[in-house]
Amino acid sequence: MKSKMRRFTWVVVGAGCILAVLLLPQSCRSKTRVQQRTGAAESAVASYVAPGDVDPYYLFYSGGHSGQIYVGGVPSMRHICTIPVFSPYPATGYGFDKETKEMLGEYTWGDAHHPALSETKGDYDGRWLFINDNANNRIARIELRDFKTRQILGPIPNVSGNHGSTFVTPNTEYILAASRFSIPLPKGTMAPIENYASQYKGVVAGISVDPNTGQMALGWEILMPPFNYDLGDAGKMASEGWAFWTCYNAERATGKLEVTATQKDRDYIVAVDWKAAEKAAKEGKVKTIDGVKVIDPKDVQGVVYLLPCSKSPHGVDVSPDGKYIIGSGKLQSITTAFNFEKIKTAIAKKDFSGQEDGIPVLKYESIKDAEINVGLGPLHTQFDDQGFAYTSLFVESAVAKWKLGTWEVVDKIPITYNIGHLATAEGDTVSPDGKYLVALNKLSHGRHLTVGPSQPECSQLIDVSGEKMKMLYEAYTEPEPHYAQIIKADKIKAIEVYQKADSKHPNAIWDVKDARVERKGNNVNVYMAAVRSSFEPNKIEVKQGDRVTIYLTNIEQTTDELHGFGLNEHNINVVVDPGETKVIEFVANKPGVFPFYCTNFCSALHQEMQGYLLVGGGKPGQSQLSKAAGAQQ
Ligand code: K7E
Ligand code: CUA
Repeated sequence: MKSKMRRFTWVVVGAGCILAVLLLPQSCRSKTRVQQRTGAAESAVASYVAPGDVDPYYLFYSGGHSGQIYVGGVPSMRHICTIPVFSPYPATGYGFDKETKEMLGEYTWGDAHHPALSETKGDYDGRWLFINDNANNRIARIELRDFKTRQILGPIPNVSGNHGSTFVTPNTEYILAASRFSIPLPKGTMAPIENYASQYKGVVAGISVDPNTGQMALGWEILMPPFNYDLGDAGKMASEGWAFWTCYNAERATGKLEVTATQKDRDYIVAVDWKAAEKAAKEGKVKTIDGVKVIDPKDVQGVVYLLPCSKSPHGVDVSPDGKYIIGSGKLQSITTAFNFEKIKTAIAKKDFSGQEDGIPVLKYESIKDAEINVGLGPLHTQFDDQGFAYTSLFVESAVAKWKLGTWEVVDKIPITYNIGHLATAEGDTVSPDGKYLVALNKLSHGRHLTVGPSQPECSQLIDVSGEKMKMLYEAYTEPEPHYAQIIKADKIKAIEVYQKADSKHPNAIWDVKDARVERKGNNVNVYMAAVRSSFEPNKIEVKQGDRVTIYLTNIEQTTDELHGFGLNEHNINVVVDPGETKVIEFVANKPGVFPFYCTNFCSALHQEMQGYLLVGGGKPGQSQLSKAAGAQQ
């Protein structure tokens, strides 16, 4: 979204923001800085978490094209850890051991946009965290028991550009997925771009989740017109059983979309009765496309509808009571509150204005409750516990606070530059906490110590407990947060060590006496223990070409006693937590003696924690640099 929005900044802002700047920002921005300074002490106290104390909330930021998730505390905004998801991360050994390497498969990056905490009865339950990969059409599940990525599902068949994901239904029955970029289906089909409007297809989907294990599997998909499906949210309370996605390019255009896809006044919000979709899939009213049950709305009525909304919408957000569906056109200064009751009535009365590929289109006037004058470039909306909504204004660089039901804008706060998403405490649940709002900003424009051209991303912590929003704190992170969710800290019960009694790894060893090297043909299996401050065995002798498998168990049961295993000149670094077993596989194709050592500081004698891999049978003097030097002579 960022690059798109950046372009949007310079193009639309060329017109829109000049206006905005004329209207207020100049004075407003300088005023903000002054206000920040005068209220500094108060704000500092409000975000202060004393050394040794912990924050009452976790903040899970998506890491965008870094492929990771960043974890922070609120209100301190301290970065606590990084959870590697779609990209290798040597700090935790992620992507180097057998299990995580296999999970990453052929991709070493992802574009992670929307973290979604699992829910029970519409409330975060602290069990899992899901996140989408917009680039490679995958969804990952992180266990909050140990903050580790445990499953990556995908690439999901037929889904192309999985951006409108991973919003969850109120009991985590389904995770939403959708195609941002329509393509010919099934994947692998070629069709000329000139035939886009007829041969390309969009998909919206529900990925099923096992309620006990969190294991994700393909659920149902719905064949959609070739629009661009952007963002989603699940219905809750009054609208439970429904799912919503925005889409742009109702024009079915190709080429320069900023021109070709903004011709019509309205795009759509897709409304899916997912219980009906589930039923249709169960009853076999589907086509199988690339192994997935796909519902074609031309054949099955009553599953999907289109709600016209302002053109080029981005976010769609369901109010905590589920009664209102909030959607905004990025090019406008209003956001629309659709009334779910009215949507149901219109569907019952077949109050349609037409159809698109067999999908009934409802009438805007029949289903909207209000157009709220929030300000320029509304993107996303979050909620608090007092019946207020907060909409991010990208063009205006502000957050508007407005009241659900009376539709009155009651406050506005300027944000540094170009806010994208925003997150309130427990803001996507049926019972938000209010208190804090984090603005996730697209540009930081030198508000920080200079770090060269690639500047950090900025987020701002805002106090939303009072009538007026108050700016408290500013924090920076690596590229690039899109969305974030904030959960009460006490909902997450993370373990501190893997208990030996729970270890089910068939090749774990728990006593240094069991450490050994076994050869079977060309396969060498090493059963290794790591414990302060040595590896057992600390010598592995193999022949060039042998396939080596190391089962490395950290037999410590003490909190925070991690060990690492780095092997010189082999691109291998694995980290084992206390009580954890990891499998390291490689072919010993280089002859010579290679030290391995503990990479994770563990004790006073951490430096002594080392050993040797001895690879016999090859020719010495084959190093790359000497070869290159030889070539030059
Ligand atoms: Cu607005 Cu991908 Cu949700 Cu970027 S997205 S901001
Ligand atoms: Cu073990 Cu450092």
